[in-house]
Amino acid sequence: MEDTAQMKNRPAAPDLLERLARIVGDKHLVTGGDKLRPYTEELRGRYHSECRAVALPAHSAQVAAVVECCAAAGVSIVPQGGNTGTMGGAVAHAGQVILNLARMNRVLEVDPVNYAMRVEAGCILANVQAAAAAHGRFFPLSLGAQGSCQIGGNLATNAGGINVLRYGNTRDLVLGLEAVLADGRIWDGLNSLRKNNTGYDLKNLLVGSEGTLGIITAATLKLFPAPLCRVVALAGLADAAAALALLGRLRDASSDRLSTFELMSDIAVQSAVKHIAGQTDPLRGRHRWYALIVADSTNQEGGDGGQSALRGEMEAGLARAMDDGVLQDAVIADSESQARRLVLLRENIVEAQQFEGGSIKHDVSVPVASVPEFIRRTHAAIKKAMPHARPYPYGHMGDGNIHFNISQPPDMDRQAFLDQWRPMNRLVHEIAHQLGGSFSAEHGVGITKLEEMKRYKDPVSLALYRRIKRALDPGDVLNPGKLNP
Ligand code: S2G
Ligand code: ZN
Repeated sequence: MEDTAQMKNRPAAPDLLERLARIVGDKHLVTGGDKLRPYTEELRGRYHSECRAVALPAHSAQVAAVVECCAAAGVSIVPQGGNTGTMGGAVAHAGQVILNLARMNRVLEVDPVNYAMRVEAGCILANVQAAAAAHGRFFPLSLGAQGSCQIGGNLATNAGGINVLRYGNTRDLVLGLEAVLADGRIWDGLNSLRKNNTGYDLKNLLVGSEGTLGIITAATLKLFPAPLCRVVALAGLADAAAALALLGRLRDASSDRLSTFELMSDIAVQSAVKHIAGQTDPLRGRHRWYALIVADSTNQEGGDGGQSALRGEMEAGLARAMDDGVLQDAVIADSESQARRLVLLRENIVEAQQFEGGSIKHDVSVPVASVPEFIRRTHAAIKKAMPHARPYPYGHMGDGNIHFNISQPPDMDRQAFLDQWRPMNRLVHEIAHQLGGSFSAEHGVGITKLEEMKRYKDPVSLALYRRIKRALDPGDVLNPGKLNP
């Protein structure tokens, strides 16, 4: 296969675009102008794509035809969903074709008795959630970009979000997949069986492969009973060790019905209060740390869908933690609107970062019990390396995934600060590695973390990845240069 430089300069096969237009239809082949922007602009503005064209197929057979056509022309493909990824996994160069799944957005079937649903890959996550709810079921994947990310992209990156503590990552929520392979064949693994021990788990090979082994075109997803009630609380804490203690106490107190346990630093909460309209300080006083806790239940007891029973358990757990000095303050939402406001605080701290200047991002995970030590070491190391840097940590403490982001020092030029992205990443990733953690918990690798793959992945894993890639995509047609260093 030609290298990227050769491919960039190669003139498009004379009739490639014509053939692609014949496959997807003229109006579903975008070749220039402002119409390209939704596909070539990247969420954080760190990358800018170019491409020969963006093809928007209507169904799997068209995806297969586009892949065959590009492979025959020696042109590689960048599969793309909602383009909400942050690691450059859907970034393309001028010689490539972007294949976007947006048109393939149907909910194909909801099977409440089987607790399963089949959807096309381009289905927006919020629409998947709504379709499940319309049938009295719950699809628990929930994350900030759910209004625009597509389930195919969630699967390709094994997305996490705020309910991993109870329901797992996207990998744990899928029963079957359909995908188009690099040679244009369609692999149909869409069954909804809970048990099927007949060979390698191809589904799990494709989940998290970031479009480098196959283009996911449909999925059979796991559904759960719709929670009848939920209890949302916010706690004020002195440190991350107290948050860790509270997590264990509330898992016990709630009969392990926590779905969410998010940790937020005071700088993040105060930033949301300062910059986000309508965001008030959630507790009476300031605290160094806050925890957003959500428990949910399908238990019918008590006549009010179990609300008072679950609330009683959470209240008792929080009261004991207060008595034992584990937490400094706490509030339990008294209404759904108050509950939504507490949950919204977690989303607002993400948005508020942009008003604090440049932000160097991290997406690391460590064993849950090591979160306090990770936070202690990382804070000290950042302040030593860049005394005026403003650590802005928050994240999914329940599953050990902390976004230890760093906001620009007030007295530092923005670009000079962002130029420190890699050295600061190295510093944070090194600490995560020392604690047995991962440099990418939920956002994937893309192109942003190829260096980390070289540095931290063991040689045997890397050798196996390369062998699997060669076996499934010998022509390097699918998303070349991503995920594998
Ligand atoms: C979160 C969202 C992505 C970001 O809020 O949990 O995964 O901007 C992040 O860090
Ligand atoms: Zn996250």
